[in-house]
Amino acid sequence: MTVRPDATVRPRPFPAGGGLCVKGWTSGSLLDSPHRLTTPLIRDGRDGPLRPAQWDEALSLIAARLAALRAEHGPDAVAVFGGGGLTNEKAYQLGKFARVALRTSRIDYNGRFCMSSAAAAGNRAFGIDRGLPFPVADIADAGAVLLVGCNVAETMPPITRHLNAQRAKGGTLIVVDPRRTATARLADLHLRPHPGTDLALACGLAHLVIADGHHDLDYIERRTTGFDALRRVLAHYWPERVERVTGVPVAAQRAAAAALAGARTALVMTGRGTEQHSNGTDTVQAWINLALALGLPGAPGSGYGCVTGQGNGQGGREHGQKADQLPGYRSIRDDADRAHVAAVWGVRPDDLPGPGQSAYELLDGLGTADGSRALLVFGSNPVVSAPNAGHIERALRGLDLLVVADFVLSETAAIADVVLPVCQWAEESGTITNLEGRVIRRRRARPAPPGVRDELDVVADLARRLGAPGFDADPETVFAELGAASSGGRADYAGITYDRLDQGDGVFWPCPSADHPGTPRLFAERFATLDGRAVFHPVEYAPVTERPDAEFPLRLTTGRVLAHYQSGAQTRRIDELAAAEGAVFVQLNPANAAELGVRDGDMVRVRTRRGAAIAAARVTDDVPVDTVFMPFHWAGDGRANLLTDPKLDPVSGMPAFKVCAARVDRAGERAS
Ligand SMILES: Nc1nc2c(c(=O)[nH]1)N[C@H]1C(S)=C(S)[C@@H](COP(=O)(O)OP(=O)(O)OC[C@H]3O[C@@H](n4cnc5c(=O)[nH]c(N)nc54)[C@H](O)[C@@H]3O)O[C@H]1N2
Ligand SMILES: Nc1nc2c(c(=O)[nH]1)N[C@H]1C(S)=C(S)[C@@H](COP(=O)(O)OP(=O)(O)OC[C@H]3O[C@@H](n4cnc5c(=O)[nH]c(N)nc54)[C@H](O)[C@@H]3O)O[C@H]1N2
Ligand SMILES: [Mo]
Repeated sequence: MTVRPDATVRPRPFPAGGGLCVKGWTSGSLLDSPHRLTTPLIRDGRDGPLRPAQWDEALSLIAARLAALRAEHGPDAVAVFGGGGLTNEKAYQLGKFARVALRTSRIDYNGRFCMSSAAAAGNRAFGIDRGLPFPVADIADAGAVLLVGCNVAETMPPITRHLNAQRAKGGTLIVVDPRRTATARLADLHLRPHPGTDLALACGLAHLVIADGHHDLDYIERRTTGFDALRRVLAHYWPERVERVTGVPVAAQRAAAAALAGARTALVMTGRGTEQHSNGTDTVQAWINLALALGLPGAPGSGYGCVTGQGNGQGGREHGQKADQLPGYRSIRDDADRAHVAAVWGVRPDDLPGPGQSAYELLDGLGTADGSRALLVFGSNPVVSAPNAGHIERALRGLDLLVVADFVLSETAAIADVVLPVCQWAEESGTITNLEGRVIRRRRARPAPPGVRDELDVVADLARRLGAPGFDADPETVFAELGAASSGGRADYAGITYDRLDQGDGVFWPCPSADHPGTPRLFAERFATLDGRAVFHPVEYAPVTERPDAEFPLRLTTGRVLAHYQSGAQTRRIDELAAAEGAVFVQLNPANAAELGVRDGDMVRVRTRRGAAIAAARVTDDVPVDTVFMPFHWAGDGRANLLTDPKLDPVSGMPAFKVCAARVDRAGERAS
């Protein structure tokens, strides 16, 4: 089906030089899909089937059960799990709903699994977390681009256009990825570290830059603190040692360092490959240290950036879905921040709960003595996407009440007690904030099918039923309230209105007042730290990941393919995408395949300390010897997350999705 815009909506070119990938072209087909949920569903008793119900019955039941659980066990008995795909308005309202209507501290969201290590490192080094502190078009002007653990050719195809422009101008592209990906094939130089060893590689490159005298001493003196301590630590990262740890040859390290040092402008950008580790924050910091030593952040065409993930990966993390944050990146621990937001919400500061638990901790605790007994999920499918998913699925099944709002019956919705059918993107209005920090309006293009309700309206209704009035369902009103709550915060939206957004190509935050032009480029003069200087944080490599041993001799890493999105709840239901990539596979190097007697297409069992999954072997030297790769888009016994390690980064709460020890065995007959 094609989406026909209503007459009031004027089509316009997408800002940021955008375009659509295959998932974008086909996304309209889910709007009228037979998979679409169009009525609330209720499960009677623990094991009964889900049956259709009226909205009033569903919402009354939820409100009554939540009130009873809260009365018996206290407000933290109820938890909320949000999503980085929600509009800014919905993300903001969900944070307020948790703190004001439920009064629970237990809210977190899938973005904790996504960019949280880059966010934590950005805050530590620069005093602020904005994916790209510069417009994405800067990529074309970078003499060198270092892309780390980020397969944009499959995960953000529109960016390859900027990379092609960069290359056409004579720029160098360096890709750091254990696998030979579609992105690595575009590169001039491809470094292939063992999964989980990036920190050592980043330190090694910085070591070489400094040893050769290519660091920018003037910049370091004027704009940073902490260089001397860093330099002492980096002394230990000589190239031969780094080669032993990472597997990246000395010559390749030297070539990369020389390309970065020799370029007039250079960008260092990270993706999930380097961030999703139990030392992800320190790893990102190590890449930031390299960028700072080269004097990059703040100059046009230069800097450090995190390539944001989800539909609203940037805005979704700014306005209060995170366990420790209030809107506008305010801190829930800070008295002045609490007082400001409490005033906007019309509550007393003391009534706001404190910080809650990070996503995995929250899910892991469900149903335990201190854990929550009810969970409301808005925009995530943790049965497939959470690490150690077999354990998490059991925890979800054991809850007193699981409520899922979705537009399809995801694997998580399928085990819920109540399912609420909500609008899809084309049926709702709101704003999103892209990877550059540019706030963009998304306009409603068609009415929702009968039976489906707008999520803002659903949450406002639920709040009312819980005795908390003051929740609006009109996106423009909610956005204005978000602006007031964020006013004076780091992600300040106070000067942004729908009218302004309608007049141009979006507005970059911070934008504190109506007459402020917005901030496309951060850090030109100062960083967002108290003294205005960026902070070198000395970080050390330690083999914190599960190491291969006799029982689990391989390294398993996980990630994405072009045709599928995330937990696959949406894309597995689109025929064209299901046909493009129909089932889960595991990439296996020919040397390992030969050892195991596995041929291309054989079904294999992948096992780790958490569990086992079944997948078809894809024998290819795109993965190095002893490293295997599985995408995480499939459900059932093909779930990569039955295998993954939930060990958390101590700063960000990010799980170690990107490396654990594994073994592979033949599982039976050859697949057709
Ligand atoms: N097609 C598609 N596009 C998407 C998504 C999707 O599901 N499908 N999801 C969106 C979202 S939410 C996100 S977060 C982004 C993610 O976008 P990316 O970060 O590009 O995606 P991933 O495939 O998770 O990881 C990138 C690469 O990291 C590599 N890697 C694994 N371990 C390591 C390591 O230790 N070091 C290094 N340097 N690299 C390593 C993997 O081989 C992989 O190629 O994509 C967004 N776009
Ligand atoms: N092994 C492994 N696991 C990973 C990762 C990895 O690289 N490896 N990556 C992690 C990352 S980066 C991410 S972002 C997560 C993503 O994983 P999930 O959080 O599961 O993300 P989605 O699959 O996008 O799930 C979104 C669900 O919400 C629904 N939905 C979409 N939009 C809306 C909306 O507006 N409202 C509501 N109520 N529902 C909506 C969709 O239909 C879908 O069922 O997975 C993480 N898990
Ligand atoms: Mo993500």
